[in-house]
Order: sequence, then structure tokens, then C-alpha cells
Amino acid sequence: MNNPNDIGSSEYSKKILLIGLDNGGKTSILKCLKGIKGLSAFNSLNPTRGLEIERFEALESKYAIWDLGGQEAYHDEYINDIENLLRGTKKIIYVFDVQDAKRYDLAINYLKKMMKAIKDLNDIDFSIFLHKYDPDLEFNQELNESIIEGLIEKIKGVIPPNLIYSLHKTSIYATFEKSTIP
Ligand SMILES: Nc1nc2c(ncn2[C@@H]2O[C@H](COP(=O)(O)OP(=O)(O)OP(=O)(O)O)[C@@H](O)[C@H]2O)c(=O)[nH]1
Ligand SMILES: [Mg+2]
Repeated sequence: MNNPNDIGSSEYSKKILLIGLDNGGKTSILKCLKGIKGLSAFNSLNPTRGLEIERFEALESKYAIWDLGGQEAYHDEYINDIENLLRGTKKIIYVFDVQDAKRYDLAINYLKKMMKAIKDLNDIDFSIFLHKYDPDLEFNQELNESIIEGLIEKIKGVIPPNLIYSLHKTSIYATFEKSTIP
């Protein structure tokens, strides 16, 4: 028996969809959830080709992470297959790369398309990650707090007003600490 909706079963696993543009950091986030910490594991990542499903156990729970490779060529495939993607899903995480300001509008459009296809989130938890918000993020002309605030405003313009969701600043480097050697 492997019914993802059967919470009482020992086979129960929490299905999470990871959505967002290519190079946004979805597979890296997946590796973090899996407990992988070695930075070399993140440098050698290849773009995810279409849908890849990863199952693992962490913190005494079973997870099935559906990692939707973000290249544009796959977007319509996901939209057409949305019912299958949503079946049994407990959580959706939409990932924005905050460092890729040139593609904010593209990422917003993809979110818009997805929201339209999903229609009803029912009991699905919805989170948005403002990812690559590294602790040592350097701001410049192309990227500063007000540009990120602009992105947040655009996100709010796409999400239906009555939908409950959470917004997080995330980074795979967030737990990395450095101290100056005297
Ligand atoms: N600076 C920074 N880079 C990150 C972070 N997370 C991931 N990256 C880098 O971003 C690049 C892309 O990461 P992936 O996890 O492959 O991105 P993806 O969203 O899975 O991309 P697709 O599979 O093409 O959809 C890699 O070089 C990662 O090392 C982060 O928090 N900060
Ligand atoms: Mg990937």
C-alpha cells in the first residue's frame, strides 16, 4: 500500500511540490531538507530535467519531494498535468531567486500561470521562498532592499487576497558561520 493520502499508514509520506524558474535553487533546498550539508554537493548540481521525485525520511517523517525542473520548456507540461501533480500534495513551495532581479517578471508570470492552473489550494500549505537571500548578500544597483520589496509587492498582486500563505527569506548558506581569526 502506498497511498499518499493515508496518514495513518506507515507508508504515509508528505508530498511537497517544489516550483520555480530554473537555477532558482530548488534542488539545493531539497538537498538541505534531506540533511546534506557539504557545499560541494551544491556546486556540482545539474539542471533538473522535468519532474524528479525524491523520497526520504527525516525527523521521523517520510517525504516525497516532487522537484519540478524549472526550465521554460517544461512549464506547459506541468500545467497540463496539474491534477496529477496536486493529488495528495500537502505543501507547495514556490522558489524565487532574489539575486536574479532581471528575471523577476518571468518568475512572477510563471507563478501567475501556476496559480491560475491550481485554482483551489484546499488543504495544501503554500509557501514562497525568497531564496539566495545569503547572510553576506551584497547589494548593488541591480539588487537592493527596495528592489526586493518591489518583488514582494508583485507577489502580493498575484496571490488571491483570501489565500493564506507564508513568505520566507532562505539561503543554503544561512547556517554557515564565519569568525575573523585575530
Ligand atoms: N548564493 C546562493 N546560491 C545558491 C543557493 N541555493 C542554490 N544556489 C546555487 O544556485 C544554482 C542552482 O541551484 P539548483 O538547486 O540546481 O537550482 P534549481 O532550481 O534546481 O534549477 P533547475 O533544476 O534548473 O530548475 C547552484 O549553483 C547552487 O549552488 C543559495 O541559497 N545562495
Ligand atoms: Mg533542480
